Order: sequence, then C-alpha cells, then structure tokens
Amino acid sequence: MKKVIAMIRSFIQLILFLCMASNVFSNPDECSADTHPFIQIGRKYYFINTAVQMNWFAAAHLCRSYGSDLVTVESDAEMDDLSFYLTTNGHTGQYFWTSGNDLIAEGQFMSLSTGRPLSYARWTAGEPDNANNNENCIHLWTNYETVFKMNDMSCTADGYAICERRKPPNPCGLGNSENMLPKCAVKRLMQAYMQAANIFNCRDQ
Ligand SMILES: [Ca+2]
Ligand SMILES: [Ca+2]
Repeated sequence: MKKVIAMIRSFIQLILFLCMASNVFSNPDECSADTHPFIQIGRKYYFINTAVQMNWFAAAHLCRSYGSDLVTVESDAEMDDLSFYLTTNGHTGQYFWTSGNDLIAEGQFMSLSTGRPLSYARWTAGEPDNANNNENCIHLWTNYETVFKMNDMSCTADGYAICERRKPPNPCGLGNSENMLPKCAVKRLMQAYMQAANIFNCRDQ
C-alpha cells in the first residue's frame, strides 16, 4: 500500500513539476526570445536601419533610443559576418556608420560605444586619410570592392546606422553568450522542481 501511495505521490510531483516548468518557459518577461528589431548576425544582435540616412551624430542618437549603441566591430569574424550580410541583402555601395571616431585626437580612433581605443579595424587601402582634414567618423563601405571595409568620412555625411545590442546585465538576456539561455533554463527547472518538492514536504509535516 505504501508503495502505491509513493508512486501516486511521485506521479503527482511529476505533473506539478511539468506544469510549473511550462509556466517558467511561457513567461514573456523572463528569457524572452523576441529581439525585434534586432537580428542575430554571427554572435551579436544588430539593428540595421536602412529606412533613412543620417549623419553620424544622429545615428548614435538613434541607436541610444533603442537601448543600443553604434556597432563596434571587434574581430575579423564580426567584420566578415557583417560584410556577408550586407552584400547578400543588397546593400553593396551603401554607407553604414560605426562607433569609431577620432573626434578627440586626430588619428587616435576610439569607440563611442565602449569609450576605449578601437581594438580592431579593417581599413580600405589608403584609409584612413582624413581627407580635407575633416574625416573623423568611421563607416563601412565597399568602395568598388565586393566586401565591406572601413573608411574615415565626414561625420556630417549621410549613412545608415548599424546599432549593436548591449550585452545584457542578467544571465537570461540575449547576445552575451550562446550558453546563457540553456543555463538559465536548467536553473529554473531545478528551482521549479525544488518548489514542487517543498510543497509535499510541508504536507508530510
Ligand atoms: Ca580624422
Ligand atoms: Ca577617408
């Protein structure tokens, strides 16, 4: 008889556990998968706004209004991923603003987004040239090539904004690491199970 009761209790625990786990995964406020208008390209999430061209300052403000920053390209892999996306989506020949600039000191390129010197650059041959002594903002262009590279351009020229989603402060957010979501899910499954087990422990007392 005790065995039957134990089996029934285990079964009920399992059902309760599955129900609670289901609620965890369906909660839109936690671990949300909705990234709109940001899309994943490679390891980061970007909002590439091709609706309207604007100068570098306006592009920086646009990104901030979406809780993001102008893109800071940090590696060959990121440059390749962005270039591939842009060329295969019909953007060859267009200009795209990045966070890079040498507004503070000529030739010393910084990222507006990180506040630090640029750690990576893939310049078009002959760039940066600070043409007319007035090119202080970095954009991506193809300039008669088939891939996007960097060029310093007048900050008041027109270009499209590439906004980069910030790394989330909590482990449930997106974009920080591919392993974050599974870790978060496993942790919550364990919490749900412990809560379910505690309910029965209370009833036993
Ligand atoms: Ca310059
Ligand atoms: Ca230039």
